[in-house]
Amino acid sequence: MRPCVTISLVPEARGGPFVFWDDLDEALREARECGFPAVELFAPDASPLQQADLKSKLRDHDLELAAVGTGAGWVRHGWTLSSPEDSVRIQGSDFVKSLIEAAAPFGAAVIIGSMQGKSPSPGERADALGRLRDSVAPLAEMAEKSGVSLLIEPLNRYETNLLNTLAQGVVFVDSLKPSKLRLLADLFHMNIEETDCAAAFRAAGDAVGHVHFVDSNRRAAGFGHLKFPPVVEALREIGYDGYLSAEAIPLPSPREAASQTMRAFQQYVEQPSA
Ligand code: LER
Ligand code: MN
Repeated sequence: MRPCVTISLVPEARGGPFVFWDDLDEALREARECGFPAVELFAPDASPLQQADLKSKLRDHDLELAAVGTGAGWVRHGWTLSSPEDSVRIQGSDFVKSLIEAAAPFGAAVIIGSMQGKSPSPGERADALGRLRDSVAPLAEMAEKSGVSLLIEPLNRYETNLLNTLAQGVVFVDSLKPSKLRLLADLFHMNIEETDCAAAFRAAGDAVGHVHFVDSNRRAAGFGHLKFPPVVEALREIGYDGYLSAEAIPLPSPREAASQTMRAFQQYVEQPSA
């Protein structure tokens, strides 16, 4: 497992759970200074990934691009992949496609979180899930052809009524087999929705492809009341060897949230018995 830290370049997402903000160069420098080997980018669109110098900037800071979020399609344009409106779903799918294409040269994963949307009413959930599946199937196929890992993220009940738990995520992922769609397990959402986070990881097994490493209150790991040792033990048991990415509120400051994440990573992952 490797630590990772989030950077948002989306002004409309201000107040959201991202550690570093706005200034990519400064964020890369600070991420490296704190000891992170990788960053996760929340981008307004594909343009920051298409900048000719992003690869060299990452190389200069010895950083990998672990993953790219697609939530700006929702935050900035109101697009989702489950909307009853064809034109909204098509624009949402085109937006995710553009990010898959842009992420491919970096070997970065692409995340579908809030772009899953919600069902207009509980009675329409099955139809909304069907539309989500129909939208994600070609995206998963495209991702696979591009060598990109596509991730779908269960969210808590205040953000969606489609996929809330890892178990629901596994059913969704299994329904799209043989595609290699996998789950993004966000500990903040899991703390609200799961009965037992460690058990949920054990049950999801190799469907877990990425983890948002964050505490119960969405602050950096260790700044809330989540019990990390059983979670890390379960991740080890299922053989998870991906990123633990800090998608956390930048309190008391971005730098402190980043440093605290590294301290928690050392405490719970690197030296759990110390
Ligand atoms: C995105 O990763 C996420 O967790 C959602 O809550 C959207 O903010
Ligand atoms: Mn998340």
